[in-house]
Amino acid sequence: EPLAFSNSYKWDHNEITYKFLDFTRQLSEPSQRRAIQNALNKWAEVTPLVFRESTSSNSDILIAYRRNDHNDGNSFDGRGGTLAHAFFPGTASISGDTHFDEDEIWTENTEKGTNLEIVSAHEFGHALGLGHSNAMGALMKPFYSGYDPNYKLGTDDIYRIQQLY
Ligand code: TQI
Ligand code: CA
Ligand code: ZN
Ligand code: ZN
Repeated sequence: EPLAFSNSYKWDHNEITYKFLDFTRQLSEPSQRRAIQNALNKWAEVTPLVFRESTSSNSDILIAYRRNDHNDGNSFDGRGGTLAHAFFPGTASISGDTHFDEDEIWTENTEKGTNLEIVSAHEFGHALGLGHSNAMGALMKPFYSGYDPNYKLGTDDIYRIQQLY
């Protein structure tokens, strides 16, 4: 299943389950849960979607930290470059799965490193079926503009996710 360009896939159910396969040792587990939940909430607030943490390996979104080649055809690249990636919705077992590059410096509440919550919110846009957007203020724009404590979905993100769900 390709990582990019398929913008016509969506989940056929509104209760989306997610499971943490592992955690990075760089941040506390509660911080990571909070970052992921906050990021998912951005999308839940504007759609009928409900996100539920699950321990089943059949969960829609499996969340993992990986480095370099990790056998999904999309290698990470050490510190810098690619920060994370997510697979579009679908029926393949990897669909929706969201991976973070363990070689990045993952942070919360600071300009330093890479903000886990903002990158997660962007990746979950992909995991829900959105491609990139060049619209002003879009979270799904194809570049990371750094830490913004007040980041939010752009009107284009909201319009496009509401077209899907
Ligand atoms: N990761 C790319 C991204 O999420 C991986 C990617 C490229 C991708 N094209 C894709 C994933 C299409 C799914 C579908 O865009 S990244 C940004 C942004 C990255 C980039 O690490 O380069 C953000 C991660 F948009 F700012 F460039 C998070 Cl916010
Ligand atoms: Ca990297
Ligand atoms: Zn991966
Ligand atoms: Zn992206």
